[in-house]
Amino acid sequence: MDIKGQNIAIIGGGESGVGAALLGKKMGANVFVSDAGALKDQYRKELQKENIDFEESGHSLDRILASKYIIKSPGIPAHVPIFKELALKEVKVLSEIEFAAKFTNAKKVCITGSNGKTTTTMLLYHIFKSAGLNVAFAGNIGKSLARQVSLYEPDYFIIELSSFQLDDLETFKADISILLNITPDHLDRYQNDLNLYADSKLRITRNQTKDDWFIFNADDPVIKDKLSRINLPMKVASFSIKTPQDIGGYSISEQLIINIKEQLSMSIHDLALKGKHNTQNSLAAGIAARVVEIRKDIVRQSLEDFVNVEHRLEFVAKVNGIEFINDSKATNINSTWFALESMEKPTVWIVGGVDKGNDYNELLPLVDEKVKAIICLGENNEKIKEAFASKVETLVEARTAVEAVAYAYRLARKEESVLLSPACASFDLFESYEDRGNQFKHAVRML
Ligand code: UMA
Ligand code: ADP
Repeated sequence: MDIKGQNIAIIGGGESGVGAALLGKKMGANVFVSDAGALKDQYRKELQKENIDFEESGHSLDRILASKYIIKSPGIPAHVPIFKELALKEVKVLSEIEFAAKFTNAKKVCITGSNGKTTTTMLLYHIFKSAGLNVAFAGNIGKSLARQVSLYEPDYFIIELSSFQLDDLETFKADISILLNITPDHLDRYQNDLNLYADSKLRITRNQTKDDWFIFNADDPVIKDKLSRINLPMKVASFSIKTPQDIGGYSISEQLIINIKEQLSMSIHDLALKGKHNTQNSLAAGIAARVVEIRKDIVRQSLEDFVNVEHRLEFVAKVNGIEFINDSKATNINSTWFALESMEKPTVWIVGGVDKGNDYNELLPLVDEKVKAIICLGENNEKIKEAFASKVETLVEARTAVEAVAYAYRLARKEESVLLSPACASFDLFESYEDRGNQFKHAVRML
């Protein structure tokens, strides 16, 4: 794609839009960024520094229409007025990922799923780096693909893709695609229809050919159902924590086995990442690494010495024998299910925030088995109280991380655990899940 001297307009001036602007400028285009709201300071400064033209508080249709290419940020739904108007005029809109992919020759390893994307992306990046490969990461993880393409020329890109990003893809093709799981999330964007959301996740296989690989979770009923209805041309590998898989990997009897070309085996106790969900992530990453023929000893060593990303089942501290764990990134039921499942001691559970349509019943058996007290940390805790008040000895409500940690410290005994795994978004009481996790960790360290 040659954009030298061409006008390009970019809709949305966040991480994707600014990344696309930097890449567009590097490729010699005349770039214009248009944002319906106010830009974040860091992004405004970046555009100013690069002398890139932009507007805030609205989209000027005429100026946008005068462009040869229009590039869309993933978080903006296709039904907002600006895209409706552009569709009426039959203007071609390109997503930021699709645009960025046109300027790199790197092989693309793409990861999606409802949960585990960031962990698996970083784990794969770690394995590829440990193998001495020239690799970069990008995408939903927080660094837009366009920004990374403007900065690096790696042989491999490890790309985290959200359903929003997948929805906008047309010609993009992954060399290796990974589908971790499909459980309810973001259903507000998919007419409350899990089927539509699942279709979006399956788009990670779009355009793949017989030379490419697709790695998927064989234990996931939604994925299995979808795959039973389609014919896939590419090479396929699956992973399971229940049954052996011929091509792919599995974990049974506390062993992890990867069968790609040769067999790699190791004890799950040697994995850096604990919990069944993380065994799935380790399998997915291990399979992808073997597909590109990274040596078995390097894969094994990297699965052992990976340091997990913050806010995901992160050990914070032991205070008077009480273990505090920060899983602030658990913003839906499925991720919290795996967190509770991995708890080995009686647990004081901190839960709550902005509920995206949770069905708490799924957690009842684990709460019965593992949870001794619940601390609600949200503005509106009615659903949580209704689901669990009769199931635990104590249920209290807190409005700040400090208050929640103080309650937890009072309620937990030596050799017990305190788990922050909210199953909800954070925007009622905190700025973000990172802010919630950081405030929690700070409060623990102040004990
Ligand atoms: N905007 C408009 N017009 C509109 C609506 C919004 O101009 O009609 C503007 C907003 O004012 C804002 C910009 O668009 O300035 C935001 O664009 P965006 O929502 O696409 O966000 P980005 O900053 O570009 O970040 C996106 C991802 N965010 C979303 O998809 C919501 C980031 O994932 C990702 O890291 C980044 O691209 C780089 O790939 C974040 C996320 O929350 C972490 N993702 C969701 C998730 O993980 O659950 C999907
Ligand atoms: P994502 O990027 O998809 O949001 P993360 O790796 O950031 O995923 O993890 C988000 C939450 O989900 C964390 O609470 C984490 O412990 C949990 N989690 C990680 N991997 C999985 C998985 N494979 N299945 C379910 N939950 C998971």
